[in-house]
Amino acid sequence: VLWDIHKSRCGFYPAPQYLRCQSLSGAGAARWNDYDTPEEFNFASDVLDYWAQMEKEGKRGPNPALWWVNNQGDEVKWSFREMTDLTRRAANVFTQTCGLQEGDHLALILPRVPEWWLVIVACIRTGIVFMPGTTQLKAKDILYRLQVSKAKGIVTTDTLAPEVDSVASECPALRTKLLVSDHSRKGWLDFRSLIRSESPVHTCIKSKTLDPMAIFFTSGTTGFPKMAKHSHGLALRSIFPSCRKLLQLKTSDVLWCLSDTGWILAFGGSLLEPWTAGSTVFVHHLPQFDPKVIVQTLFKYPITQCFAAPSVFRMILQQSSASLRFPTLEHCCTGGEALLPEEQELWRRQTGVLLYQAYGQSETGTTCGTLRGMKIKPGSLGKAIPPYDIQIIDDKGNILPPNTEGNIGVRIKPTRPIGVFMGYESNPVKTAEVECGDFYNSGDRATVDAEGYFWFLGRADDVINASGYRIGPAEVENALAEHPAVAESAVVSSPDPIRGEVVKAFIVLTPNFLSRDRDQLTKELQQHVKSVTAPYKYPRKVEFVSELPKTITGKIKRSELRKKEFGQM
Ligand code: BCO
Repeated sequence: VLWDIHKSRCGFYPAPQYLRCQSLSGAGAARWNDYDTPEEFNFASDVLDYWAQMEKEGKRGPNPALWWVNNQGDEVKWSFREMTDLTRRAANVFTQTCGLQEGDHLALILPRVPEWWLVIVACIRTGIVFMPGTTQLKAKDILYRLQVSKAKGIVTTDTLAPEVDSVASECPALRTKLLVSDHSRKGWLDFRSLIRSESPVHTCIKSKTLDPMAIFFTSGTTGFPKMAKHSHGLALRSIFPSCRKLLQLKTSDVLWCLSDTGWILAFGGSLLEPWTAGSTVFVHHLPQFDPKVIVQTLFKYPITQCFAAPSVFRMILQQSSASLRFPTLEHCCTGGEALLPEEQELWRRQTGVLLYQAYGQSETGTTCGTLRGMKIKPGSLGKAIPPYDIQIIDDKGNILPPNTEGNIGVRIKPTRPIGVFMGYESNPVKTAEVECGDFYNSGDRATVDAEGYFWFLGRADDVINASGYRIGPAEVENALAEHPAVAESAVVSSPDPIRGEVVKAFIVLTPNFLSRDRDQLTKELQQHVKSVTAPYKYPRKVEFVSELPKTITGKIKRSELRKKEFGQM
Protein backbone atom coordinates (compact mmCIF):
# COMPACT_ATOMS: atom_id res chain seq x y z
CA VAL A 1 0.00 0.00 0.00
CA LEU A 2 2.83 2.36 0.87
CA TRP A 3 4.33 1.78 -2.54
CA ASP A 4 1.02 2.60 -4.21
CA ILE A 5 0.69 5.81 -2.19
CA HIS A 6 4.23 6.70 -3.24
CA LYS A 7 3.36 5.86 -6.86
CA SER A 8 0.22 7.99 -6.86
CA ARG A 9 2.15 10.95 -5.39
CA CYS A 10 5.36 10.65 -7.32
CA GLY A 11 4.41 8.74 -10.45
CA PHE A 12 6.85 5.91 -9.79
CA TYR A 13 7.46 3.15 -7.26
CA PRO A 14 10.07 3.81 -4.57
CA ALA A 15 13.62 2.65 -5.00
CA PRO A 16 14.68 -0.67 -3.45
CA GLN A 17 16.24 0.68 -0.27
CA TYR A 18 12.79 1.86 0.73
CA LEU A 19 11.48 -1.69 0.59
CA ARG A 20 14.48 -2.98 2.47
CA CYS A 21 13.98 -0.58 5.32
CA GLN A 22 10.35 -1.43 5.49
CA SER A 23 11.11 -5.11 5.53
CA LEU A 24 14.06 -4.85 7.86
CA SER A 25 12.85 -2.51 10.47
CA GLY A 26 9.21 -1.75 9.81
CA ALA A 27 7.51 1.39 8.56
CA GLY A 28 9.03 4.70 9.60
CA ALA A 29 12.53 3.31 10.14
CA ALA A 30 15.37 5.34 8.74
CA ARG A 31 16.24 4.14 5.26
CA TRP A 32 19.77 3.87 3.93
CA ASN A 33 21.16 7.29 3.56
CA ASP A 34 24.32 8.67 2.00
CA TYR A 35 26.48 7.72 4.97
CA ASP A 36 25.13 4.26 5.85
CA THR A 37 27.37 1.20 5.70
CA PRO A 38 25.18 -1.87 6.09
CA GLU A 39 27.22 -4.93 6.91
CA GLU A 40 25.80 -6.89 3.98
CA PHE A 41 24.78 -5.79 0.52
CA ASN A 42 24.34 -7.58 -2.76
CA PHE A 43 23.06 -5.81 -5.85
CA ALA A 44 21.56 -8.99 -7.32
CA SER A 45 19.45 -9.97 -4.34
CA ASP A 46 18.82 -6.48 -2.95
CA VAL A 47 17.98 -4.73 -6.21
CA LEU A 48 17.42 -7.00 -9.20
CA ASP A 49 15.37 -9.57 -7.28
CA TYR A 50 13.42 -6.75 -5.67
CA TRP A 51 12.26 -5.50 -9.05
CA ALA A 52 11.51 -9.05 -10.17
CA GLN A 53 9.23 -9.33 -7.13
CA MET A 54 7.62 -5.97 -7.97
CA GLU A 55 6.87 -7.26 -11.44
CA LYS A 56 5.41 -10.45 -10.05
CA GLU A 57 3.11 -8.46 -7.80
CA GLY A 58 2.05 -6.24 -10.69
CA LYS A 59 3.74 -3.24 -9.07
CA ARG A 60 6.00 -2.36 -11.97
CA GLY A 61 4.97 -1.38 -15.48
CA PRO A 62 5.50 -3.51 -18.60
CA ASN A 63 8.85 -1.95 -19.65
CA PRO A 64 11.60 -4.55 -19.97
CA ALA A 65 14.64 -4.53 -17.70
CA LEU A 66 16.92 -5.00 -20.72
CA TRP A 67 16.11 -3.99 -24.27
CA TRP A 68 18.83 -4.94 -26.75
CA VAL A 69 18.77 -4.25 -30.50
CA ASN A 70 21.18 -4.49 -33.41
CA ASN A 71 21.40 -3.24 -37.01
CA GLN A 72 20.00 -6.50 -38.39
CA GLY A 73 16.62 -6.01 -36.71
CA ASP A 74 17.23 -8.54 -33.92
CA GLU A 75 15.81 -7.64 -30.56
CA VAL A 76 16.03 -9.06 -27.03
CA LYS A 77 13.67 -7.90 -24.30
CA TRP A 78 14.06 -9.37 -20.83
CA SER A 79 11.91 -8.52 -17.84
CA PHE A 80 13.39 -8.37 -14.35
CA ARG A 81 11.91 -11.80 -13.70
CA GLU A 82 13.71 -13.16 -16.76
CA MET A 83 16.91 -11.43 -15.68
CA THR A 84 16.62 -13.07 -12.27
CA ASP A 85 16.02 -16.46 -13.83
CA LEU A 86 18.83 -16.17 -16.37
CA THR A 87 21.39 -14.75 -13.96
CA ARG A 88 20.66 -17.54 -11.46
CA ARG A 89 21.28 -20.06 -14.23
CA ALA A 90 24.48 -18.24 -15.18
CA ALA A 91 25.55 -18.28 -11.52
CA ASN A 92 25.13 -22.06 -11.57
CA VAL A 93 27.15 -22.27 -14.79
CA PHE A 94 30.03 -20.54 -13.02
CA THR A 95 29.93 -22.45 -9.75
CA GLN A 96 28.52 -25.86 -10.73
CA THR A 97 29.81 -26.39 -14.28
CA CYS A 98 33.04 -24.39 -14.08
CA GLY A 99 33.81 -24.84 -10.38
CA LEU A 100 34.56 -21.16 -9.89
CA GLN A 101 34.30 -19.88 -6.33
CA GLU A 102 33.71 -16.70 -4.41
CA GLY A 103 36.77 -14.44 -4.74
CA ASP A 104 37.98 -16.00 -8.01
CA HIS A 105 38.78 -13.56 -10.81
CA LEU A 106 36.91 -13.74 -14.13
CA ALA A 107 37.92 -11.73 -17.20
CA LEU A 108 34.88 -10.45 -19.08
CA ILE A 109 35.63 -9.30 -22.63
CA LEU A 110 32.35 -9.05 -24.47
CA PRO A 111 30.91 -6.52 -26.87
CA ARG A 112 27.46 -5.09 -26.17
CA VAL A 113 25.62 -8.43 -26.12
CA PRO A 114 22.95 -9.36 -23.55
CA GLU A 115 25.26 -11.95 -21.98
CA TRP A 116 27.46 -9.12 -20.65
CA TRP A 117 24.66 -8.23 -18.23
CA LEU A 118 24.10 -11.89 -17.32
CA VAL A 119 27.78 -12.46 -16.53
CA ILE A 120 28.03 -9.41 -14.28
CA VAL A 121 24.93 -10.17 -12.24
CA ALA A 122 25.87 -13.86 -12.02
CA CYS A 123 29.28 -12.85 -10.67
CA ILE A 124 27.62 -10.63 -8.09
CA ARG A 125 25.35 -13.52 -7.07
CA THR A 126 28.34 -15.83 -6.58
CA GLY A 127 30.99 -13.41 -5.33
CA ILE A 128 33.19 -14.06 -8.36
CA VAL A 129 35.16 -10.89 -9.05
CA PHE A 130 34.47 -9.73 -12.61
CA MET A 131 37.06 -7.80 -14.62
CA PRO A 132 35.60 -6.06 -17.69
CA GLY A 133 37.84 -5.34 -20.67
CA THR A 134 37.23 -3.65 -23.99
CA THR A 135 36.92 -5.89 -27.06
CA GLN A 136 39.70 -3.80 -28.63
CA LEU A 137 42.25 -5.70 -26.48
CA LYS A 138 44.86 -7.71 -28.36
CA ALA A 139 46.60 -10.97 -27.36
CA LYS A 140 49.35 -9.21 -25.41
CA ASP A 141 46.88 -7.05 -23.49
CA ILE A 142 44.86 -10.13 -22.63
CA LEU A 143 47.96 -12.04 -21.59
CA TYR A 144 48.97 -9.26 -19.24
CA ARG A 145 45.50 -9.08 -17.68
CA LEU A 146 45.15 -12.82 -17.21
CA GLN A 147 48.60 -13.15 -15.71
CA VAL A 148 48.57 -10.17 -13.39
CA SER A 149 45.08 -10.95 -12.07
CA LYS A 150 45.63 -14.74 -11.94
CA ALA A 151 42.21 -15.02 -13.55
CA LYS A 152 40.65 -18.46 -13.27
CA GLY A 153 38.18 -17.85 -16.08
CA ILE A 154 37.43 -15.78 -19.13
CA VAL A 155 34.22 -15.08 -21.06
CA THR A 156 34.54 -13.79 -24.62
CA THR A 157 33.40 -14.19 -28.24
CA ASP A 158 34.66 -15.95 -31.41
CA THR A 159 36.61 -12.85 -32.42
CA LEU A 160 38.82 -12.85 -29.36
CA ALA A 161 38.92 -16.59 -28.59
CA PRO A 162 41.91 -17.18 -30.93
CA GLU A 163 43.81 -14.33 -29.23
CA VAL A 164 43.09 -15.96 -25.85
CA ASP A 165 44.16 -19.37 -27.12
CA SER A 166 47.41 -17.93 -28.42
CA VAL A 167 48.43 -16.93 -24.86
CA ALA A 168 46.47 -19.36 -22.64
CA SER A 169 49.45 -21.71 -22.15
CA GLU A 170 51.27 -18.85 -20.42
CA CYS A 171 48.41 -18.37 -17.93
CA PRO A 172 48.63 -21.24 -15.42
CA ALA A 173 45.69 -20.04 -13.31
CA LEU A 174 43.27 -20.01 -16.27
CA ARG A 175 41.09 -23.09 -16.26
CA THR A 176 37.72 -22.01 -17.65
CA LYS A 177 37.09 -20.51 -21.07
CA LEU A 178 33.50 -19.62 -21.86
CA LEU A 179 32.43 -18.68 -25.35
CA VAL A 180 29.42 -16.50 -26.18
CA SER A 181 28.63 -17.58 -29.72
CA ASP A 182 26.27 -19.56 -31.88
CA HIS A 183 29.20 -21.81 -32.81
CA SER A 184 31.30 -24.12 -30.71
CA ARG A 185 35.08 -24.01 -30.34
CA LYS A 186 37.44 -26.70 -29.12
CA GLY A 187 38.53 -26.18 -25.54
CA TRP A 188 35.74 -23.69 -24.85
CA LEU A 189 32.43 -24.11 -23.00
CA ASP A 190 29.32 -22.89 -24.77
CA PHE A 191 27.88 -20.26 -22.40
CA ARG A 192 24.53 -19.94 -24.19
CA SER A 193 23.65 -23.61 -24.19
CA LEU A 194 24.90 -24.07 -20.62
CA ILE A 195 22.57 -21.31 -19.46
CA ARG A 196 19.66 -23.06 -21.14
CA SER A 197 20.43 -26.37 -19.44
CA GLU A 198 21.38 -25.11 -15.95
CA SER A 199 18.92 -24.89 -13.06
CA PRO A 200 17.34 -21.50 -12.27
CA VAL A 201 17.53 -22.32 -8.57
CA HIS A 202 20.42 -20.54 -6.93
CA THR A 203 21.03 -19.03 -3.50
CA CYS A 204 22.74 -15.68 -3.72
CA ILE A 205 25.77 -15.23 -1.44
CA LYS A 206 25.41 -12.92 1.53
CA SER A 207 28.17 -10.58 0.51
CA LYS A 208 29.64 -8.16 2.97
CA THR A 209 29.41 -4.62 1.63
CA LEU A 210 33.19 -4.34 1.71
CA ASP A 211 33.89 -7.70 0.03
CA PRO A 212 35.51 -7.43 -3.43
CA MET A 213 33.14 -7.30 -6.40
CA ALA A 214 34.96 -6.00 -9.50
CA ILE A 215 38.31 -4.96 -10.93
CA PHE A 216 38.67 -2.23 -13.56
CA PHE A 217 41.97 -1.89 -15.39
CA THR A 218 43.12 1.70 -15.59
CA SER A 219 46.17 3.29 -17.18
CA GLY A 220 48.83 5.41 -15.50
CA THR A 221 51.88 7.37 -16.64
CA THR A 222 54.24 4.46 -16.19
CA GLY A 223 54.02 0.73 -16.63
CA PHE A 224 51.02 -1.40 -17.41
CA PRO A 225 47.42 -0.69 -16.43
CA LYS A 226 46.65 -1.02 -12.74
CA MET A 227 43.80 -3.04 -11.28
CA ALA A 228 41.39 -0.78 -9.42
CA LYS A 229 39.51 -3.14 -7.11
CA HIS A 230 36.00 -2.29 -5.95
CA SER A 231 33.80 -3.74 -3.26
CA HIS A 232 30.03 -4.28 -3.39
CA GLY A 233 29.94 -0.79 -1.87
CA LEU A 234 30.32 0.64 -5.38
CA ALA A 235 26.90 -0.77 -6.20
CA LEU A 236 25.45 0.22 -2.84
CA ARG A 237 26.46 3.83 -3.44
CA SER A 238 24.29 3.98 -6.54
CA ILE A 239 21.29 3.55 -4.21
CA PHE A 240 22.18 6.47 -1.97
CA PRO A 241 19.75 9.40 -2.27
CA SER A 242 22.44 11.84 -3.45
CA CYS A 243 23.44 9.57 -6.30
CA ARG A 244 19.81 9.05 -7.33
CA LYS A 245 19.59 12.81 -7.85
CA LEU A 246 22.09 12.74 -10.72
CA LEU A 247 19.69 11.27 -13.29
CA GLN A 248 16.47 11.00 -11.25
CA LEU A 249 15.43 7.90 -13.12
CA LYS A 250 11.92 6.45 -12.84
CA THR A 251 10.66 2.97 -13.68
CA SER A 252 9.21 4.37 -16.91
CA ASP A 253 12.61 5.69 -18.08
CA VAL A 254 14.60 4.07 -20.87
CA LEU A 255 18.30 4.83 -20.43
CA TRP A 256 20.88 4.37 -23.18
CA CYS A 257 24.49 4.56 -22.00
CA LEU A 258 26.87 4.25 -24.93
CA SER A 259 30.06 3.48 -23.06
CA ASP A 260 32.12 0.52 -24.23
CA THR A 261 31.58 -2.51 -21.99
CA GLY A 262 35.20 -2.34 -20.78
CA TRP A 263 34.81 0.76 -18.62
CA ILE A 264 33.36 1.56 -15.24
CA LEU A 265 31.04 4.00 -17.01
CA ALA A 266 29.25 1.07 -18.65
CA PHE A 267 28.85 -0.74 -15.33
CA GLY A 268 27.40 2.39 -13.72
CA GLY A 269 25.43 3.82 -16.64
CA SER A 270 24.22 0.61 -18.27
CA LEU A 271 23.52 -1.47 -15.20
CA LEU A 272 23.68 0.05 -11.71
CA GLU A 273 21.98 3.39 -12.36
CA PRO A 274 19.01 2.19 -14.40
CA TRP A 275 18.33 -1.02 -12.50
CA THR A 276 18.53 0.63 -9.10
CA ALA A 277 15.61 2.77 -10.26
CA GLY A 278 13.79 -0.13 -11.94
CA SER A 279 14.26 1.57 -15.33
CA THR A 280 14.92 -0.01 -18.71
CA VAL A 281 18.50 -0.46 -19.88
CA PHE A 282 18.57 0.19 -23.61
CA VAL A 283 21.47 -1.27 -25.60
CA HIS A 284 22.41 -1.03 -29.25
CA HIS A 285 25.00 -3.60 -30.27
CA LEU A 286 26.87 -0.88 -32.21
CA PRO A 287 29.94 -2.92 -33.18
CA GLN A 288 31.37 0.12 -34.98
CA PHE A 289 30.76 3.60 -33.70
CA ASP A 290 28.53 5.44 -36.16
CA PRO A 291 26.86 8.74 -35.21
CA LYS A 292 24.20 8.21 -37.91
CA VAL A 293 23.06 4.97 -36.27
CA ILE A 294 22.91 6.74 -32.91
CA VAL A 295 20.70 9.48 -34.35
CA GLN A 296 18.41 6.95 -36.05
CA THR A 297 18.16 4.96 -32.83
CA LEU A 298 17.23 8.01 -30.79
CA PHE A 299 14.43 8.69 -33.27
CA LYS A 300 13.24 5.10 -33.47
CA TYR A 301 13.11 3.95 -29.83
CA PRO A 302 11.44 5.59 -26.79
CA ILE A 303 14.75 6.48 -25.16
CA THR A 304 14.29 9.09 -22.44
CA GLN A 305 17.86 9.46 -21.18
CA CYS A 306 21.23 9.21 -22.84
CA PHE A 307 24.67 8.95 -21.19
CA ALA A 308 27.87 9.05 -23.27
CA ALA A 309 31.34 10.58 -23.43
CA PRO A 310 31.54 14.16 -24.78
CA SER A 311 33.17 12.91 -28.01
CA VAL A 312 29.99 11.00 -28.82
CA PHE A 313 27.85 14.15 -28.51
CA ARG A 314 30.44 16.12 -30.52
CA MET A 315 30.45 13.53 -33.28
CA ILE A 316 26.64 13.53 -33.47
CA LEU A 317 26.61 17.33 -33.72
CA GLN A 318 29.34 17.35 -36.32
CA GLN A 319 27.85 14.65 -38.56
CA SER A 320 24.24 15.61 -38.53
CA SER A 321 22.71 18.42 -40.53
CA ALA A 322 19.19 17.02 -40.10
CA SER A 323 16.91 17.66 -37.14
CA LEU A 324 18.08 16.47 -33.78
CA ARG A 325 14.76 17.00 -32.01
CA PHE A 326 14.39 13.49 -30.62
CA PRO A 327 10.78 12.66 -29.74
CA THR A 328 11.25 11.11 -26.28
CA LEU A 329 14.68 12.26 -25.14
CA GLU A 330 14.42 14.27 -21.90
CA HIS A 331 17.82 14.21 -20.29
CA CYS A 332 21.45 13.81 -21.35
CA CYS A 333 24.50 13.31 -19.18
CA THR A 334 28.15 13.15 -20.15
CA GLY A 335 31.48 12.29 -18.53
CA GLY A 336 34.88 10.74 -19.12
CA GLU A 337 36.63 13.76 -20.69
CA ALA A 338 36.42 17.54 -20.79
CA LEU A 339 33.42 19.25 -22.34
CA LEU A 340 33.51 22.82 -23.61
CA PRO A 341 30.74 25.30 -22.66
CA GLU A 342 30.01 25.99 -26.34
CA GLU A 343 29.47 22.27 -26.99
CA GLN A 344 26.99 22.10 -24.15
CA GLU A 345 25.15 25.11 -25.59
CA LEU A 346 25.17 23.72 -29.14
CA TRP A 347 23.63 20.45 -27.94
CA ARG A 348 20.87 22.37 -26.15
CA ARG A 349 20.16 24.50 -29.23
CA GLN A 350 20.07 21.53 -31.63
CA THR A 351 18.17 19.04 -29.48
CA GLY A 352 16.25 21.19 -27.00
CA VAL A 353 17.70 18.97 -24.26
CA LEU A 354 20.25 20.07 -21.68
CA LEU A 355 23.55 18.22 -21.48
CA TYR A 356 24.64 17.72 -17.86
CA GLN A 357 28.19 16.92 -16.91
CA ALA A 358 29.47 14.34 -14.43
CA TYR A 359 33.01 13.45 -13.44
CA GLY A 360 34.63 10.36 -12.05
CA GLN A 361 37.36 7.78 -12.44
CA SER A 362 37.73 4.01 -12.43
CA GLU A 363 38.97 4.39 -8.86
CA THR A 364 35.99 6.35 -7.60
CA GLY A 365 32.95 6.02 -9.83
CA THR A 366 31.09 9.32 -10.20
CA THR A 367 32.43 11.92 -7.79
CA CYS A 368 30.95 15.20 -9.04
CA GLY A 369 28.05 16.09 -11.22
CA THR A 370 25.47 18.64 -12.15
CA LEU A 371 22.40 16.93 -10.74
CA ARG A 372 19.30 16.92 -12.91
CA GLY A 373 17.52 20.23 -12.41
CA MET A 374 20.50 21.87 -10.70
CA LYS A 375 21.80 25.11 -12.18
CA ILE A 376 24.19 24.28 -15.01
CA LYS A 377 27.38 26.27 -15.11
CA PRO A 378 28.56 25.54 -18.66
CA GLY A 379 31.96 23.83 -18.67
CA SER A 380 31.78 22.88 -14.99
CA LEU A 381 31.87 19.31 -13.65
CA GLY A 382 29.16 20.18 -11.14
CA LYS A 383 29.33 19.68 -7.38
CA ALA A 384 30.55 16.88 -5.12
CA ILE A 385 28.09 14.00 -4.73
CA PRO A 386 27.89 12.73 -1.13
CA PRO A 387 29.08 10.72 0.64
CA TYR A 388 32.18 11.97 -1.14
CA ASP A 389 33.89 15.01 0.27
CA ILE A 390 35.73 16.43 -2.73
CA GLN A 391 38.34 19.12 -2.24
CA ILE A 392 41.03 20.78 -4.28
CA ILE A 393 44.29 19.80 -2.61
CA ASP A 394 47.97 20.56 -2.99
CA ASP A 395 50.64 17.86 -3.36
CA LYS A 396 50.72 17.35 0.43
CA GLY A 397 46.97 16.93 0.80
CA ASN A 398 46.28 20.44 2.16
CA ILE A 399 42.90 21.85 1.14
CA LEU A 400 43.25 24.85 -1.16
CA PRO A 401 40.89 27.85 -1.13
CA PRO A 402 38.28 28.44 -3.89
CA ASN A 403 39.52 29.44 -7.33
CA THR A 404 43.01 28.02 -6.72
CA GLU A 405 44.39 25.36 -9.04
CA GLY A 406 45.20 22.01 -7.46
CA ASN A 407 44.40 18.30 -7.63
CA ILE A 408 40.91 16.87 -7.27
CA GLY A 409 41.00 14.93 -3.99
CA VAL A 410 38.45 12.57 -2.48
CA ARG A 411 38.60 12.40 1.32
CA ILE A 412 39.38 8.86 2.47
CA LYS A 413 40.44 9.54 6.06
CA PRO A 414 39.38 9.18 8.79
CA THR A 415 36.60 7.27 6.97
CA ARG A 416 36.89 5.77 3.51
CA PRO A 417 33.51 6.50 1.92
CA ILE A 418 31.42 3.77 0.32
CA GLY A 419 32.21 3.67 -3.40
CA VAL A 420 35.90 4.56 -3.38
CA PHE A 421 38.08 1.70 -4.66
CA MET A 422 39.72 -0.70 -2.21
CA GLY A 423 43.17 -0.16 -3.74
CA TYR A 424 45.15 -1.40 -6.72
CA GLU A 425 45.12 -5.21 -6.55
CA SER A 426 48.54 -6.64 -5.65
CA ASN A 427 50.08 -3.19 -5.83
CA PRO A 428 50.43 -1.52 -2.41
CA VAL A 429 53.13 0.79 -3.77
CA LYS A 430 50.86 2.34 -6.44
CA THR A 431 47.98 2.40 -3.92
CA ALA A 432 50.14 4.37 -1.48
CA GLU A 433 51.26 6.73 -4.25
CA VAL A 434 47.71 8.02 -4.82
CA GLU A 435 47.08 8.59 -1.12
CA CYS A 436 47.85 12.16 -0.25
CA GLY A 437 47.26 13.19 3.38
CA ASP A 438 43.62 12.45 4.09
CA PHE A 439 42.73 12.23 0.39
CA TYR A 440 42.79 10.00 -2.65
CA ASN A 441 44.62 12.13 -5.24
CA SER A 442 42.92 11.77 -8.63
CA GLY A 443 45.81 13.38 -10.53
CA ASP A 444 43.28 15.61 -12.28
CA ARG A 445 43.89 19.34 -12.03
CA ALA A 446 40.93 21.60 -11.30
CA THR A 447 39.56 24.52 -9.33
CA VAL A 448 36.42 24.87 -7.24
CA ASP A 449 34.42 28.09 -7.11
CA ALA A 450 32.74 29.69 -4.12
CA GLU A 451 29.48 27.86 -4.87
CA GLY A 452 31.18 24.46 -4.84
CA TYR A 453 31.24 23.87 -8.62
CA PHE A 454 34.37 22.12 -9.90
CA TRP A 455 36.21 23.18 -13.07
CA PHE A 456 38.47 20.66 -14.81
CA LEU A 457 41.86 21.88 -16.09
CA GLY A 458 43.85 18.80 -17.16
CA ARG A 459 46.07 16.01 -15.91
CA ALA A 460 48.87 16.53 -13.42
CA ASP A 461 50.84 13.71 -15.03
CA ASP A 462 51.48 12.39 -18.56
CA VAL A 463 48.26 10.34 -18.82
CA ILE A 464 46.36 11.09 -22.04
CA ASN A 465 42.59 11.35 -22.18
CA ALA A 466 41.62 10.80 -25.81
CA SER A 467 37.87 10.82 -26.47
CA GLY A 468 37.26 9.53 -22.95
CA TYR A 469 39.92 6.81 -23.00
CA ARG A 470 42.62 7.04 -20.32
CA ILE A 471 45.86 6.10 -22.08
CA GLY A 472 49.28 5.63 -20.51
CA PRO A 473 52.04 6.99 -22.79
CA ALA A 474 54.32 4.10 -21.87
CA GLU A 475 51.80 1.62 -23.28
CA VAL A 476 52.01 3.30 -26.69
CA GLU A 477 55.77 3.84 -26.52
CA ASN A 478 56.28 0.15 -25.73
CA ALA A 479 54.14 -0.80 -28.73
CA LEU A 480 56.11 1.56 -30.99
CA ALA A 481 59.41 0.21 -29.69
CA GLU A 482 58.58 -3.19 -31.18
CA HIS A 483 58.75 -1.70 -34.70
CA PRO A 484 62.22 -1.74 -36.33
CA ALA A 485 61.82 1.85 -37.55
CA VAL A 486 61.60 3.26 -34.03
CA ALA A 487 64.83 4.11 -32.22
CA GLU A 488 62.92 5.87 -29.47
CA SER A 489 59.67 7.72 -29.01
CA ALA A 490 57.77 10.03 -26.69
CA VAL A 491 54.01 9.93 -26.59
CA VAL A 492 51.95 12.87 -25.36
CA SER A 493 48.46 14.28 -25.71
CA SER A 494 47.64 16.79 -28.40
CA PRO A 495 44.49 18.92 -28.82
CA ASP A 496 41.79 17.79 -31.22
CA PRO A 497 38.50 19.53 -32.09
CA ILE A 498 36.44 16.31 -32.07
CA ARG A 499 38.18 13.95 -29.65
CA GLY A 500 39.26 16.64 -27.19
CA GLU A 501 42.74 15.16 -27.13
CA VAL A 502 44.48 12.58 -29.29
CA VAL A 503 47.64 10.54 -28.89
CA LYS A 504 50.69 12.09 -30.57
CA ALA A 505 53.98 10.24 -31.00
CA PHE A 506 57.32 11.98 -31.49
CA ILE A 507 59.56 9.41 -33.12
CA VAL A 508 63.31 9.18 -33.66
CA LEU A 509 63.93 6.79 -36.56
CA THR A 510 66.57 4.11 -36.74
CA PRO A 511 69.20 4.80 -39.48
CA ASN A 512 67.75 2.23 -41.92
CA PHE A 513 64.42 4.01 -42.06
CA LEU A 514 65.62 7.60 -42.39
CA SER A 515 65.09 7.67 -46.14
CA ARG A 516 61.61 6.12 -46.07
CA ASP A 517 58.50 8.04 -47.20
CA ARG A 518 57.17 9.70 -44.04
CA ASP A 519 53.45 9.47 -44.85
CA GLN A 520 53.73 5.80 -45.64
CA LEU A 521 55.79 5.18 -42.53
CA THR A 522 53.24 7.02 -40.40
CA LYS A 523 50.48 4.73 -41.66
CA GLU A 524 52.63 1.67 -41.12
CA LEU A 525 53.45 2.66 -37.54
CA GLN A 526 49.80 3.46 -36.78
CA GLN A 527 48.78 0.09 -38.15
CA HIS A 528 51.52 -1.56 -36.14
CA VAL A 529 50.28 -0.06 -32.86
CA LYS A 530 46.70 -1.05 -33.71
CA SER A 531 47.86 -4.61 -34.25
CA VAL A 532 49.86 -5.09 -31.05
CA THR A 533 47.69 -3.29 -28.52
CA ALA A 534 44.11 -2.01 -28.18
CA PRO A 535 43.62 0.19 -31.27
CA TYR A 536 42.06 3.13 -29.40
CA LYS A 537 45.62 3.89 -28.21
CA TYR A 538 47.15 4.34 -31.65
CA PRO A 539 48.88 7.68 -32.34
CA ARG A 540 46.54 9.69 -34.54
CA LYS A 541 49.36 12.22 -34.94
CA VAL A 542 53.00 11.31 -35.66
CA GLU A 543 55.98 13.64 -35.89
CA PHE A 544 59.46 12.45 -36.82
CA VAL A 545 62.22 14.25 -34.94
CA SER A 546 65.99 13.95 -34.83
CA GLU A 547 66.08 13.86 -31.02
CA LEU A 548 63.81 14.05 -27.98
CA PRO A 549 64.08 16.64 -25.20
CA LYS A 550 65.69 15.04 -22.15
CA THR A 551 66.79 15.88 -18.62
CA ILE A 552 70.49 15.65 -17.78
CA THR A 553 69.82 12.18 -16.39
CA GLY A 554 68.39 11.11 -19.77
CA LYS A 555 64.67 11.10 -18.86
CA ILE A 556 62.41 12.19 -21.72
CA LYS A 557 60.69 15.50 -20.99
CA ARG A 558 57.17 14.63 -22.16
CA SER A 559 55.78 17.72 -20.44
CA GLU A 560 57.84 19.96 -22.73
CA LEU A 561 56.42 18.27 -25.82
CA ARG A 562 52.89 18.38 -24.40
CA LYS A 563 53.13 22.07 -23.61
CA LYS A 564 54.22 22.77 -27.18
CA GLU A 565 51.19 20.88 -28.48
CA PHE A 566 48.86 23.00 -26.37
CA GLY A 567 50.63 26.21 -27.36
CA GLN A 568 51.91 26.84 -23.85
CA MET A 569 55.54 27.39 -24.84
O1 BCO B 1 39.76 6.10 -36.04
P1 BCO B 1 40.13 4.84 -36.79
O2 BCO B 1 39.04 4.37 -37.65
O3 BCO B 1 41.43 4.93 -37.48
O4 BCO B 1 40.34 3.68 -35.68
C1 BCO B 1 39.47 3.40 -34.59
C2 BCO B 1 38.66 2.14 -34.86
O5 BCO B 1 38.13 2.07 -36.12
C3 BCO B 1 39.72 1.09 -34.68
N1 BCO B 1 39.24 -0.17 -34.10
C4 BCO B 1 38.27 -0.34 -33.21
N2 BCO B 1 38.16 -1.64 -32.90
C5 BCO B 1 39.10 -2.28 -33.60
C6 BCO B 1 39.79 -1.34 -34.39
N3 BCO B 1 40.79 -1.67 -35.20
C7 BCO B 1 41.14 -2.96 -35.24
N4 BCO B 1 40.54 -3.92 -34.52
C8 BCO B 1 39.52 -3.62 -33.70
N5 BCO B 1 38.92 -4.56 -32.97
O6 BCO B 1 40.65 1.62 -33.75
C9 BCO B 1 40.36 2.98 -33.46
C10 BCO B 1 39.72 3.02 -32.10
O7 BCO B 1 39.47 4.31 -31.64
P2 BCO B 1 38.09 4.75 -30.98
O8 BCO B 1 37.49 3.64 -30.20
O9 BCO B 1 38.33 6.02 -30.23
O10 BCO B 1 37.27 5.05 -32.27
P3 BCO B 1 35.81 5.43 -32.67
O11 BCO B 1 35.23 4.22 -33.25
O12 BCO B 1 35.91 6.63 -33.52
O13 BCO B 1 35.00 5.77 -31.35
C11 BCO B 1 34.69 7.05 -30.93
C12 BCO B 1 34.11 6.99 -29.51
C13 BCO B 1 33.84 8.40 -29.02
C14 BCO B 1 32.79 6.20 -29.53
C15 BCO B 1 35.11 6.27 -28.58
O14 BCO B 1 36.30 6.96 -28.61
C16 BCO B 1 34.57 6.10 -27.19
O15 BCO B 1 33.79 5.22 -26.92
N6 BCO B 1 34.98 6.97 -26.24
C17 BCO B 1 34.45 6.95 -24.89
C18 BCO B 1 35.26 6.12 -23.96
C19 BCO B 1 34.57 6.02 -22.60
O16 BCO B 1 33.48 5.53 -22.47
N7 BCO B 1 35.23 6.52 -21.56
C20 BCO B 1 34.73 6.47 -20.23
C21 BCO B 1 35.71 5.74 -19.36
S1 BCO B 1 35.11 5.49 -17.72
C22 BCO B 1 35.40 6.96 -16.94
O17 BCO B 1 35.93 7.89 -17.46
C23 BCO B 1 34.93 7.07 -15.53
C24 BCO B 1 33.65 7.88 -15.47
C25 BCO B 1 32.92 7.67 -14.17
